[in-house]
Amino acid sequence: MKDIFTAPFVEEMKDITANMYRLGWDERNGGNISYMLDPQTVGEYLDLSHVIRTIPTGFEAKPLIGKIFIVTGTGKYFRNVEKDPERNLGIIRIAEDGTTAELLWGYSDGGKFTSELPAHLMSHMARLSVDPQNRVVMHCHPTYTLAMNFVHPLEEKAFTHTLWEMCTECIVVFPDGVGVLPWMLCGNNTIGEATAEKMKEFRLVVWGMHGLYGAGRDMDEAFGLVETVEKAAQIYMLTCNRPRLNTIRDEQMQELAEAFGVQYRKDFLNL
Ligand code: 2HA
Ligand code: ZN
Repeated sequence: MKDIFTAPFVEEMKDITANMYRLGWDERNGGNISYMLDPQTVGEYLDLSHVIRTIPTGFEAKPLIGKIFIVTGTGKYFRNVEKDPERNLGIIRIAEDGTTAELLWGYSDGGKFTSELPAHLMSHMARLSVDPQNRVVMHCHPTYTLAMNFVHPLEEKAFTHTLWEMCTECIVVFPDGVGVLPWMLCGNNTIGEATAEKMKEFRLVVWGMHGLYGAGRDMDEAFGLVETVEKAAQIYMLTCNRPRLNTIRDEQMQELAEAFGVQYRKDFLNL
């Protein structure tokens, strides 16, 4: 059996949480990540027949039965993952009943997965239904994106359009746009279901006045989506109270999308 502390998926979780913390997106216990793993790969590091304990998830995730995820812990700080991954992360498998998580490794202080597990697992189900290669769901509180939530209409077309206008790369990176949910109470199945509904259409979902969700086939895709939105939001916040002299026009965004051959939300442009 190989040493779990050297597993590439543990290294990836350490690296990404450290980066996100230093970018200021995950203050205190803010943010959470879930990453679906290949059982065969995990089996090289852990005895998959050894369940440390079981934890109820509080909802049914039938399509995920048998799937294994590495997930950040509830109340845990991204800042601390790098130095103590076994305490701050856990590897869980969805049990045969679809409503129980079997702990295979981690949460070593008796802890459990993020309170946002419903939003994560429901988002995995939604993304997998449209993209069988999706593996990562991440949530964070990126500063400028959050700032923009307070001064910009929280409406999908308008929000996406403004972000697309702020960086030439935006319409190419997230041609599917950004889904937007109003402020909602977090940590429950209701916001999980609402997030998952949006995730059928978007890889990025804003939680109004709270933060952002990103999904992707790997850590780079999910992180790249979030950082591109955050960069655009930063430019918006740096320019929104000054006279706008220049802008990327809708015809130019269309030209970009066509040149790069991406399927974009035509209805989010005003042509
Ligand atoms: O886990 O970010 O949304 C802390 C949060 C809750
Ligand atoms: Zn949050």
